[in-house]
This record gives sequence, C-alpha cells and structure tokens, in this order.
Amino acid sequence: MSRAGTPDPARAIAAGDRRALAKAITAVESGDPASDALLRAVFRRTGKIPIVGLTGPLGVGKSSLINLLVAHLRAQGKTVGVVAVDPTSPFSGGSVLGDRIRLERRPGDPGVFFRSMASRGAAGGIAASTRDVARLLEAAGFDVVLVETVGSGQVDVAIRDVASTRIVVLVPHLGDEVQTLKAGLFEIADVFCVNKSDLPGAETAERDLAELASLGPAPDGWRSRIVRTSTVVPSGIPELWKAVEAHERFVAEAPGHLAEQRRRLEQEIVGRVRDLVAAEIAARLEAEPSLRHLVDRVVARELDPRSAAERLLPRSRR
Ligand SMILES: Nc1nc2c(ncn2[C@@H]2O[C@H](COP(=O)(O)OP(=O)(O)O)[C@@H](O)[C@H]2O)c(=O)[nH]1
Ligand SMILES: [Mg+2]
Repeated sequence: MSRAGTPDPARAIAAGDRRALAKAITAVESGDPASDALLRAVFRRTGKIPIVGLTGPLGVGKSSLINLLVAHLRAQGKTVGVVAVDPTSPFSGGSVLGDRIRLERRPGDPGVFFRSMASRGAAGGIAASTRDVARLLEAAGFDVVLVETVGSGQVDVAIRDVASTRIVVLVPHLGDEVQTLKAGLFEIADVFCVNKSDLPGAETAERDLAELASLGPAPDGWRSRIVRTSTVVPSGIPELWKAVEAHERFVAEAPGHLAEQRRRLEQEIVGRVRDLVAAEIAARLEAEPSLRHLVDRVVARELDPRSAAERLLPRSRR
C-alpha cells in the first residue's frame, strides 16, 4: 500500500514506532483522511483488549487514579495506553481547576503512552475519534487502554459507546451532584469508585450508592460494583482494578455479548453513513444550481427545511 521508501504506518505502529503512533493519532483527531487507510488496515486486529473509561465531575481524582492504575498495571507487566479527553472549556480556554493533577508521562517507560485530545473540534465527534484512537493504541500492542473524560454531555456518550468497562468516579459529599447525575449514572457505570475515601463521609457515600445500585440491575444482569479508593493514602487501587477485571470477564461470558458488540458496530456504521451523506449533501448544496435554488426557496419561506431535506435524499421516502 505504501510507496517505495515510505514505511507502512500500520506496520510501523505495530512494531512499536511511537512517533508513527503519535502522528496517526493527530491525523485521526484532525479528521485527516490520511488516517482512513490506516484505520481500515488495523481494524481486523482490534476489539480484544479492555478499554476502561473513567468519567465523573472535575476534581474528583480521575487523573490521580489513572496515575496509580498505570503504576499498578505496569507492576503486573501490562502495557497501558492512556487517552485524556481534555475538559478545556471553550469559554475560559484554560483549565477549570487550578489544582488539576497532570497525568504522569513516565519518561523512559515504553510500556506507557499518554495522549490528550481536545473535546471540541474533534472531527466526526469525540466518540468516533476516541474509538479510533483506542484502536490505534491496541494496534500498537498495548494491553489496556484507559480513557479519562469529564462526565458531561456528549463526552459521557463517548464513554458509553467506546469503553468496555466504565468507571464513574465520585467523592464523599457529592450529594447534589449525585442527584443530578443519578438518572444517567446507572446506565453508564459498571463500577462506581468513591475516591477521596480518606475524607469523612466515604462510608455514607458508599452506602447511598449501594442503595441506588440495588434499585435496578443493568439490563445485561451486571450489578455495578462499588469500590472505595484514596490516591493520597493510597488505597483501593488493586480492588478497583479487580472490579474492572470482574466486569470484563462477565461481559466476555455473558450470553448477549456478541449481540451487544453487533449493536455497537451497527451504530458505528450508521454514524459513518450519516457523516458521509451529510458531507456529500453539503458539497452538493454549494455546487449544484438547482439545489441552491432549493435553499433559496427555504430562505424565502416557500419551503420548509424538512421538506427540503427529504427532497435531497437519494431515494426519497415521499
Ligand atoms: N484528599 C484527597 N484528595 C485527592 C484524592 N485524589 C485526588 N485528590 C485531589 O483532588 C484534586 C483533583 O484531582 P485530579 O486527579 O486532577 O481530578 P480530576 O479532575 O478528576 O482528574 C487534586 O488536588 C488532587 O490532589 C484523594 O484520594 N484524596
Ligand atoms: Mg483530570
């Protein structure tokens, strides 16, 4: 596939070339079509490793937990890719919390690879690019991928659709926050992590969560686990990872496992079709005089946008 003298990026990535990996991730992030061939080439060899999402409000300790999880996994001889979906606010343009913990880069350890991605402007949506980046990391040979996202809006969706195990991180005395998160929380969480358990109130928080968790098991029969951690003591990190492994095993053995995979991939295909059709229609609206006229009619309020959209479909259902 590659020209003579140009190393095949898929092969370079599989051989452990980190610069090739970083370049490929940048291409994915910016929606550069150069990444298409690579993603096509690596797809067959993906879908086997745990993709573990950590989500939750800002400041609960997700990055601190990832640093310790990485150390724990490295001690077990596992290699780890980490993706942080950066919570940079489009308004402030900077970090929201002054005391944000940085993910440790661990220079000199080739068994770890960190990458942060901007949550805005990611072409094709953050879920799609996170999924593609996770695939590249798997193709690069990492045993586990950890994804940090802030629990809000579209980024939550990214975690739901991309991660094989989802950890929702909370802290004691998050009363109101838990209430507002509650509705969507149990759809997302495979594991609840009550972090900062060195602070008072951790037991109460755990009990409240256990009560909520007992209200409804997930449709697949998995009952969310609750693990108390502290990154300052530190404590609970091996237990947190054990809970992840238990969920991974449960999913692998669950009877609906393949149906769930099928459902996700179907969604991905539909999403891609949507992108392709949208791009094509947008281009045609600009280029074709008859279609420009259609838009003119909408602007003049002679036609409504729904009807115009239906006329643009290749095979209209009218
Ligand atoms: N007391 C206590 N503070 C913690 C713990 N874990 C993290 N923190 C602090 O919480 C703040 C936010 O941590 P960070 O990892 O950046 O949270 P993130 O925004 O969820 O990634 C930092 O000041 C951390 O030092 C913990 O277990 N106990
Ligand atoms: Mg963080």
